[in-house]
Amino acid sequence: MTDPHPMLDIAVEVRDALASGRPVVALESTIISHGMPYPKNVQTAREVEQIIREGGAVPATIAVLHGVPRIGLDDAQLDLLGSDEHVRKVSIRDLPYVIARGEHGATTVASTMRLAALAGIRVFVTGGLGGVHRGAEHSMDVSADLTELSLTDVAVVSAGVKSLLDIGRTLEVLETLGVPVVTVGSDDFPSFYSRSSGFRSPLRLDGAAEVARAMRAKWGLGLAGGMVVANPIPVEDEIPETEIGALIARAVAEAEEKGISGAAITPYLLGRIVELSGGESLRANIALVKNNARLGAAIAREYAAL
Ligand code: PSU
Ligand code: MN
Repeated sequence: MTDPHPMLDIAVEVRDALASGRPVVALESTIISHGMPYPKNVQTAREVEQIIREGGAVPATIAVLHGVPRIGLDDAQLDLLGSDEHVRKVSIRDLPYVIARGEHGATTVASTMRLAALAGIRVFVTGGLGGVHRGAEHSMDVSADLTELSLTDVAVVSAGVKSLLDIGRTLEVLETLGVPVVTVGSDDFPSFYSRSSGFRSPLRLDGAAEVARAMRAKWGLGLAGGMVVANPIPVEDEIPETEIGALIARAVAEAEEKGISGAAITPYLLGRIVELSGGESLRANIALVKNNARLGAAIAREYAAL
């Protein structure tokens, strides 16, 4: 591999694995700081790292600490991200700001993808992607995650797109941007808490080896950009759309009444859905991230073996 970027601080274990071509899986940190409550967030982050190790890959959680982009965090750093209120949500546009100010930043899918790619990591595990918000035809609120997926060569394993977003329009934008959207082992595109979304998956692959071959084919052809690898939540952890849909609709309506918009809206909705569901949504969220970690480790292993 090429030399790592001089502005990155890469943990020794991650650096060694990358230098010798062993599998590495990137993890984002917005899910820790702004996606789940403390201390479940930190506990989940540690367990997810452990699952990736058991799957034969090295975990690399990514965040900006004291203005330095870090690839691979220790226990104390995970705890800080999960508990410190001053950790900013950092998407692509915010990276220069937190670095210049020496602040802490929790990276979204978009900024985690970019930092992972700069470090030489090709597989990234998260919970849910950002996308086109409901009502975006007026607000123009479309996550930078989608733009980034069109630019940066990283495969992103998620449980699909939450129905707090406009799933149909999200899939349309991904098609326009030339981003492959594959669901592993299912014809239905999943919607985070639920195994289906009412939308057919644009593409389906069966198993980690097929995903790894698709990654190699894409980048081998010089087709720049990422790949959405959707992994449906396990049946036993699923919350049917008929149950969660009404809670999501209520949270979206409340956000609108309160005038919450922009970067604050996704964290607000996630927190409110946990409250409205009496913690059920958090339980499902944790289960699906762990499920994604298992698949991500397997994909990283298969890709490293090609
Ligand atoms: N969707 C989820 N959980 C999350 C996020 C999205 O189900 O934690 C986070 C991710 O970090 C994602 C970000 O990249 O929200 C998108 O925020 P925005 O829409 O502001 O780009
Ligand atoms: Mn937005």
